[in-house]
Amino acid sequence: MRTLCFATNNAHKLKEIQNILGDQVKLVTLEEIGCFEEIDEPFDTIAANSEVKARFIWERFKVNNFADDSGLVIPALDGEPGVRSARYAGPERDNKANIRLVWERLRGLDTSAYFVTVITLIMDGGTYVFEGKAQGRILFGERGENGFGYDPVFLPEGSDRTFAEMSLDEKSKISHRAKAFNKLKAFLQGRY
Ligand code: ITT
Repeated sequence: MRTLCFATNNAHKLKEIQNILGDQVKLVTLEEIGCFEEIDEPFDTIAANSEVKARFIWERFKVNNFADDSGLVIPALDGEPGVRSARYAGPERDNKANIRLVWERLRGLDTSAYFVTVITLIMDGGTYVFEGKAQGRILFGERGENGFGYDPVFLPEGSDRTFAEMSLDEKSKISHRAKAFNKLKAFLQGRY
C-alpha cells in the first residue's frame, strides 16, 4: 500500500480521515516524513492556505501529500470569519468569544452562512483541489453539546437541529469536511 502524507500533526484528525479513505492508502503525518516546522497560513482565502501547505511539503520533501483548511463563511460579514475562524475574537482560539463576536456583528443582518473545506492534493507533481460546502444559517443562541467551533450556532439547511445536536455520524453525512474528503476518496480510487 502506498503512503500519502496528510499535512497535519493532529492524530485525531488523521484517524478520522484514514477512516473515510479506507485501506487504499496509508496516511502519514508531517512528523513521520520528518517535517517539524510550523507551516504558515499567510493568505486570505481558505483555498490559498490549503494550497500553500501542500506545496511547501512537496517542494521541501518531494512526497505526495494533501493539506486541508476549513472555515465558516458569512456573506453578510463580507466572508468573515473565513480564514480567521479559529481566532476570530483573538489568538486564544476561544470558541465562545468567537461566537459572541459573530452575534455582535451579525445582529440585524442576513444570517445565511456556510462551512467550507478545501483540500489540496499534490500527487506526482500534479495539483488537484477538492471542495466541500455545508449551507445553513447562524442562530442567535447555542444548541447542542457535540462537535466543536461554531457547531452550536450553525443550523444546516433542511435540518431542525444544529451540528452540535447531531452525532458525529449524522454530521458526517452532510458536513463540508465529509463532502470534500469523499471527493478526494473518489479521486484516489484506482489512481493510487
Ligand atoms: P488545524 O490544526 O488542522 O488547522 P483547526 O482547528 O484550525 O485545525 P480547521 O482548519 O478545520 O481546524 O477549521 C478552522 C476553524 O474553522 C475551526 O477552528 C473552527 O472554528 C471552524 N470550523 C471548521 N470546521 C468546523 C466545523 O465542522 N464545525 C464548527 N466549526 C468549524
